[in-house]
Amino acid sequence: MSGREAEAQWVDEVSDGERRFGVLASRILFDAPSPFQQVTIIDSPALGRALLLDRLWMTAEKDECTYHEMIVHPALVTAKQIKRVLVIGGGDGGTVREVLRHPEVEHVDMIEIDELVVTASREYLPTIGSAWNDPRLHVAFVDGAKFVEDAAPGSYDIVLIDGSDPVGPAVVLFEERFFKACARAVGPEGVVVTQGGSPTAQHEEHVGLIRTMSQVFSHVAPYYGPIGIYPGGAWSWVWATSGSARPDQPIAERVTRAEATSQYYNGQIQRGAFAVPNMVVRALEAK
Ligand code: SPD
Repeated sequence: MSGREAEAQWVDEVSDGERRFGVLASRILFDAPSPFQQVTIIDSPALGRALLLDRLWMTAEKDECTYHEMIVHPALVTAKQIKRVLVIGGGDGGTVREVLRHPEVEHVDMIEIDELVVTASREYLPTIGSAWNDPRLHVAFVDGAKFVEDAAPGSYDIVLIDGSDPVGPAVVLFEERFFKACARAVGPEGVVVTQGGSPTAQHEEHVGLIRTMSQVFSHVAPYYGPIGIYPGGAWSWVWATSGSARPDQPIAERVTRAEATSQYYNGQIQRGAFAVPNMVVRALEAK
């Protein structure tokens, strides 16, 4: 892609060399390399403004609510305490926006490795990142995996991992060593949620992630929702704890409050989203 005022053109994620997931873009608003990846923001009739990193879809104005509500609320309605939250990645600002809707949250650290993602998103995607000025939010541009390793044990109630796909700088965010560090950072009653890939288009990575997290946490629960712009359309997150919280025991008052502003999430979604497809159940049962 080149030229900020380019004429309408198809912009595709070519995720595995064999499939394309694309939209017709009316304009390329931003397209520049950072030290980590190519950062691109387009405008399009179908998605509105949308962010790609290394030509992989990250978020889009008309499609972002499901992803951001689902990576946040299942953890925040189930953990015993939600005062201190760590978000790894999430440079478009959508995840912290949803976290900050919960009034019990007192402090959010957002650790994004790539400052250009935040700079470009703040300029071109203000409707997604609408909470940048919340005084509870603290943003730092450092390596998220290293930050978690160095975090004091039990210093957070929740860790949310809003990384990219398991390629490039995000690969470490799928490794056992990283989840062990997350488990230390949240302490015994904390909850960790990560984006878990497509159960269909990225089946092996998805199953591998659940297996890896199950080595670290005593209770691991994948959950699912539709994200039209991601490969396969069916997407997942993985909820994990070694404490007593459970996805089917949400705190009703928090669910009701999240429902008041959400476009996708509600109490029935909280119940239904944790139903695991048979193809995943069977793969996890197989040795
Ligand atoms: N296939 C894309 C997975 C991306 C997950 N993170 C998206 C960032 C949205 N805040």
